[in-house]
Amino acid sequence: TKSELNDVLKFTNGHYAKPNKKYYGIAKGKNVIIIHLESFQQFLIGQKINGQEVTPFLNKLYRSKSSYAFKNFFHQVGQGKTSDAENMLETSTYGLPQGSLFAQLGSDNTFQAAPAILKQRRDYTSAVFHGNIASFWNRNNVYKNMGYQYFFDASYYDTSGDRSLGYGLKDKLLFRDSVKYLQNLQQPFYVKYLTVTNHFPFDLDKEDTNFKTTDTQDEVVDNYFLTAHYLDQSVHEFYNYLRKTGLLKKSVIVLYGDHYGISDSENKNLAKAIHRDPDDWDDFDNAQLQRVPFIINIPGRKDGYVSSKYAGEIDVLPTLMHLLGISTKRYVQFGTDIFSNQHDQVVAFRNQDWVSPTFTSISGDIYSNRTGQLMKLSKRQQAQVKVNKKRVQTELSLSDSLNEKNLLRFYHPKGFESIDPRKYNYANEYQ
Ligand code: GP9
Ligand code: MN
Repeated sequence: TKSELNDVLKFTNGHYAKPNKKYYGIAKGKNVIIIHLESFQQFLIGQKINGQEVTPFLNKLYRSKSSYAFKNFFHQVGQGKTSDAENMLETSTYGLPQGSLFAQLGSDNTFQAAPAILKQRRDYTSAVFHGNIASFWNRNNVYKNMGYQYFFDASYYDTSGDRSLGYGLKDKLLFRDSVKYLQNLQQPFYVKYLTVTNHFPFDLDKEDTNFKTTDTQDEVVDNYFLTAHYLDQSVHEFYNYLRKTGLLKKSVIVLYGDHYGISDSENKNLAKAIHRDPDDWDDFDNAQLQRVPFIINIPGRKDGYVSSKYAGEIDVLPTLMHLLGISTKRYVQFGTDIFSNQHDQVVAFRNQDWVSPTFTSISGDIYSNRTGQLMKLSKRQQAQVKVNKKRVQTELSLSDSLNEKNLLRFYHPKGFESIDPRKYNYANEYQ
């Protein structure tokens, strides 16, 4: 109802972080290319195995003077995994406490999502490239409700024989074979590449790698480095194409990891491989491993850096919109612009755990980030923890209320034209 919507608006308006003038509009008018790095965790960045960098290209991009990279950026997905990450990036609202929002609500809900906003405010063309079938995670329906104009799913590529594996077309081929569609898109465009090869159980054909991986006896861990290395090469090849065609300097490229690849139960085996002590491993360490990369690459910029600000997937949309010079004030968004001086550094996990620059809260236990140990809190710290906890609970429950009751259908931000999903048809008519 209207009053439930008002509760949400009261929170999001009060939580709004105004843009930092220094960064507002620095990517104005540029194409936006989102590269979704499947199951890619932050610990891979800079990681060496047998003396070799696992992801040499992404490492370079991470440290480049044309990139703003974040080393304390966390995934915030629940059971909807990839689809939860997508939902947060496109809408700056959370996934659901159980199940996938895409699957459960995505066919009928009203979205005020990135593709629609960018189309209506700055005439962006939007498209998704993905080597799996369109119905996976209900994407074919959700994307229409989000206003995506094009969805180039598996039916647009040759996925026969050893061209695909696991969840679909191999990443190198996805980037290569999508070029013919990408280059026909009207600019500026907002496009998203959903990679799949670096996905559990991280299978890869022998001919696709010559990387010498670990020997932990845990196949999942050993394979993870192989597919991550392959993903790195895939992105590198795509960058070569972007550079050659001149698209690179006309674009902002956003790279992010959607969620963990190695689950908590395997982290002790992982610990050995990355030179950490498996016998000294606990819940705190598991939580710290939920960091994923977030890199905003704006070719031509020379003032890039690696930031230690704390943030999560919920914060990407307001951050990106402000870089494009589009105000976010009128929209319902739970995240805040990471460049803003008012950015909220308390990162909520979907199960109500949270991290801040000082504390990590797991099932109500408070750890010190500095020592990794459980803390005895001072009066002042107790008060701070209480504030953080309350904010996390409020934010998650208001996001759930918004989505579960489809409240955006009552909300009409200035100039927003509602989306008619029947306007879109993703079927490949050329096959
Ligand atoms: C499949 C891919 C995987 O299309 O996006 O989804 P996940 O299993 O990571 O949620
Ligand atoms: Mn995923």
